Amino acid sequence: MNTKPFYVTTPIYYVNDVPHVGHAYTTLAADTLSRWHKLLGHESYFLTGTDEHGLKIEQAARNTGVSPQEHADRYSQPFRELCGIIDAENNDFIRTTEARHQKVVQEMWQRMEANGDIYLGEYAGWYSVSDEAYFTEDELVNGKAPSGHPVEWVVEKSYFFRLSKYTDALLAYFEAHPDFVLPHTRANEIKRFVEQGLKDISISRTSFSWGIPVPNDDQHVTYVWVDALTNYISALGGPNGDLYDKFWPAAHHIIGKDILRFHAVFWPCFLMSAGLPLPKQIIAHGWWTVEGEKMSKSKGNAIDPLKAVAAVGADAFRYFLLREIPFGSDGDFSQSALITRINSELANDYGNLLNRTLGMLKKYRKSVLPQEVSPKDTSWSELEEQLLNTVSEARQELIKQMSNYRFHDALRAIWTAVSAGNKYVDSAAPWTLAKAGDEKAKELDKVLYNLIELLRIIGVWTLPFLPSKAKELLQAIKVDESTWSFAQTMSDAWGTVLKGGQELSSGLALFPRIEGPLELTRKSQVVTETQAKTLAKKEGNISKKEDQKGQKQASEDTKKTIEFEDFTKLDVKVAVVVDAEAHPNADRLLKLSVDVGEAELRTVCAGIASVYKPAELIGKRVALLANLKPRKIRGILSQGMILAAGEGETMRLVEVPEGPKAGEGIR
Ligand code: ME8
Repeated sequence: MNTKPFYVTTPIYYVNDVPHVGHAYTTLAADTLSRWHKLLGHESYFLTGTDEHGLKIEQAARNTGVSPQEHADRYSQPFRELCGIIDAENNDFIRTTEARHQKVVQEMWQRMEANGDIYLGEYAGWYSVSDEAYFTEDELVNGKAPSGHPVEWVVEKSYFFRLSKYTDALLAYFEAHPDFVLPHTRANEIKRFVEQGLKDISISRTSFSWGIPVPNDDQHVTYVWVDALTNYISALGGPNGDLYDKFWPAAHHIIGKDILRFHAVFWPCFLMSAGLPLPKQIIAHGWWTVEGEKMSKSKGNAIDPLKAVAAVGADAFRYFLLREIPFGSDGDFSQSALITRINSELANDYGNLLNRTLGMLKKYRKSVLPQEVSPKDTSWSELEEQLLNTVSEARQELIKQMSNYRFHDALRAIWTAVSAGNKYVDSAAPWTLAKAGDEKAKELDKVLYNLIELLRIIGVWTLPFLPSKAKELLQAIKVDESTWSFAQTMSDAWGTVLKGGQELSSGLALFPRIEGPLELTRKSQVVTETQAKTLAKKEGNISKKEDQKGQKQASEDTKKTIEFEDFTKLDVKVAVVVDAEAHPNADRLLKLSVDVGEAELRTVCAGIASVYKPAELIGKRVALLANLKPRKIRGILSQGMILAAGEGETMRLVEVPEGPKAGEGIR
C-alpha cells in the first residue's frame, strides 16, 4: 500500500454565527478529498475547527451579555456537530482558545521575531471589525471596506511584521510552483497584488484583550490572522509534533475565495519568516447564493445544513453541492435545482440501474449472484466490451478530475458509467433472455453478474462522495470491505472480486424521489433543543428552583432501576419495513407495515413523518418493541413500537445492520 501522507484543512470558522451551506460546502469538499485519498491508499489527515479570538467575537459576546469564552463555547459546538450532520470524517477539530494552539502561536511569533521580522511601531489606519482586516485610504470603497463593511479609524501602538521583506521571495515561489494557488485565475489576481509590492502589516492590538498575549508583552494580543492561520500547524503539535513530521508540508488548504489573500500572501510569508516549509496547495472555491440572493442573517435565507440533511439526506445534499457547480466558480442553491438533480440523477438514473439489477437478480436467480465472468471469457461480447471501455474511460476521467479538484466533472464521469449500465440493460434485454429459458440461461447469468460488478465499481467510486449510501450498496451486494479500494476497480479486476453463489440483498432504495417545497432555511439561531437547555443553564437562564426540581427528578429517576427479569419481559426484535404511507388522520405519523419474521406482517404507527419520507423507509431494518399492548392511534391499530433515538429534526430510527433476520431478538 502506498502510504503517501495527505493533509487537508478547511478554514477555521468564526464563532459569530451558526453553520450554513457555505461552511458545509467547504467542509464536505475537504471531506470528499480526504476520503478520495484514503480510497487511493494514502494516509489522509483532515482538520477543521473554529476561530475564536478577536474584536468581532469579543463584541458579539458583549452584545449577548456573556463572556467571550462562553460565547465561543456556544458557537463552536454547532460547527463540530456540522461534521457529523454532513457525514464528514474529520480527524481533529481545533479551537483557537485551546492551550495546545496558543503555545504554537507564541512559538511562531518568537520564530518570526528571532528572524528580525517583528518591530514595535504605531498603527494609524482604517480597521474593519467584520473582516478583521486593515485597509489603507486607497483601498476603501465609498468610505467602507471593499466587502462593504464599515471601518473605524484606529491609532495605537502595535507590533508590525515585515511583510515587505518577502515580496520577491513570494513571487519567486509562485513562479517555481505554478499550482500553489488554484484556480489559476485567482492565483493571477494574487500575483498582481504582490507585484505591486507588499507593505508591512500590524500584527498586534492593545485596544481589546480577547486574544493570545504577545510573548513578553502582555499589553498586546496577537492579530487574529496570525493566530488563526497557525491552526494548520498547531493541530499537528507545532513544528516539533509527530503529526507535523508526518503531514507537513503535505497540506492542502481548502478555503473560500473571500480569504485567499490571507492564505496565499500572509501565511506563506509568516512561514518563510519562521523558517518553516510552505503548504502544498491553496485551493479557493466560489461563493454560494441562495435562490439568486446573497445569504444574510437579516433575510433569514441561509440554508441550514441540518434542515437540508433532514429533508433530503446527507448523501443527496453532498451530491448536489459537489455536482451543481464547478469547484472554484460561484453558484446558486435553489430548491428546484436540488430537487431536479436528486430526482433525475440519483433517484432515476442511479436508482433505476440499482432497482432493475437487484429486481432482475431476485426474479430470475432468487438473488443469488451467478458465477464470475471476466473479459477473458469466450462469452465476452461486443456489448460487454463497450461497457468495459466506458468504465475504464470513466475511471481515468475520475482520477484526472479529482487531481484538479473538479468534483462536478468527477461525478459526471461516474455517471457515464451509470448511463452505460442502463444502456447495457436495455441492449442485453435480460427479460428476453429469461423468456428463452435454459438455452439462454448462461447468457442471462453473464449479464446479471456484469451488472452487479458494475454496481460494485460505482459503489467504490462513490465512497468519497456518498459515503453512507455507497457503503449500503456495497454491503447489500456483499462486497468484502477489504476490497473497497480504487485499485480494485481497474478493468483487469473485473470478475475477480465478487464470487458467484452468494445471496445478495433483494432490493435497496437508496435515493427516494423528493417532492417540494422543502423547508431548508434557518429562521432562528438556536441549534438544538438540548443545546439551548444546556446554554440556558450555563447562562443562569434556568431559575435555581427549576434546576433543583430537575436535579431532584433526575435522582428519583436513577432510583427507579429495574430487575433483569423486567428487562427480559421486553420483546424487542428485528423488523423490516415493507410498506410505508402517511397516516390518514395525523400529519406527524406514518403508517408502516413491517415484516417480523415467520410470514407475519404488522401495522405500526410511528411519529416520524417530519424526518422520514415513506419511500426511504422501505427495506429499513428497524428495532420493534413487539409485545407492547396494541393500541389504536388516530383510528389505526398499532401493533408495537419502533425504536428511535433523539427528538425533533435530528431524530433517527434505530437501525439493525445486515445479519440477523426479521423476527430475531434484540438484547
Ligand atoms: O473567514 N459560499 O471564517 P468564516 C461558499 N475565521 N463558502 C462560504 C460561504 C458562501 N456563501 N460563506 C462562508 C473566516 N463560506 C476565518 C478563517 S482560516 C485560518 C480563518 C465558507 O466563518 C468559505 O470556506 O467567515 C469561507 O472561506 C469560510 O466559510 C469563511 O468562514
